Amino acid sequence: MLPQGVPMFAEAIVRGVPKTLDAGITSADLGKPDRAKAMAQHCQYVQALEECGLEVTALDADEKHPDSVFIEDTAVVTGRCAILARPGADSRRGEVHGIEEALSGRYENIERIGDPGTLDGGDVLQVRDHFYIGLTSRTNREGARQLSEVLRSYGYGASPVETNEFLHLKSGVSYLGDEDLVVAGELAASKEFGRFDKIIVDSREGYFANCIRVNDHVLVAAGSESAKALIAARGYEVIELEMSEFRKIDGGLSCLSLRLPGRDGGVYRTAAGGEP
Ligand code: CIR
Repeated sequence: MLPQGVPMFAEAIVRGVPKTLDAGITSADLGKPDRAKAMAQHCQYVQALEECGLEVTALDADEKHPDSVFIEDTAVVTGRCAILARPGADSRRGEVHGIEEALSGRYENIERIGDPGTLDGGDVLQVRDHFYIGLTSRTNREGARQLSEVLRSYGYGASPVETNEFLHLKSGVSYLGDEDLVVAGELAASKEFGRFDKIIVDSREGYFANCIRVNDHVLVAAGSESAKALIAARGYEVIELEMSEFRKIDGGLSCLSLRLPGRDGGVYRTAAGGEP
């Protein structure tokens, strides 16, 4: 029996790959992404989400924002409310406008992070009804404070996690279900995650700690046999996806989609439906 404890997802929102992709922010020294290859990889990603049972909505590419394919950073979506992020990188702040419209048709309650707070969705890890918020170069203390306050007002828990090593919190940690957490680097020793059954990814392969549990499967980036084997050994059905072009601009698997639980009567309402 597969480990439980994560919400079942019913739908996902992705955003097209812009022609400007090669101007995305990066710290990697892997060359420029090839848009045609990136589009093929994005297509396979969408197909994998569909295989996992999700209805996928694809928003048009946002040419003004080279990093906009990384839609996860623009919002935090829960079973009770959505929170529009305020990305920490100036060049990404405008990405949020396009997402607001997509979420407003789905959510009764849309909240937002305000100046001087900054917050990227990639810094927010949900474990059942608790949210870990990474303090990074993109998410500041004020952004984390605002998000915590909003989440608490909807009955969730929230706590900050310091990280210096990763771009985003979820670059180095993923929650799979039960107490299973995939971690790398400094996050393997973080006291915040002390109670979990950790799957520790070799620090030289830290990129592969970013994976996503989607219903009966775990989607992982292709390229680490050891990370894949460790996850499969816990009983998960693994789907490998080529991420080479997104990796060139620091993008991981999780950031290519917003994954949403099932809606209660058409919209997400304050009273949680379907959350464990
Ligand atoms: C950035 O630096 O913002 C993008 N090039 C990559 C964002 C990846 N997002 C994520 O890990 N959540």
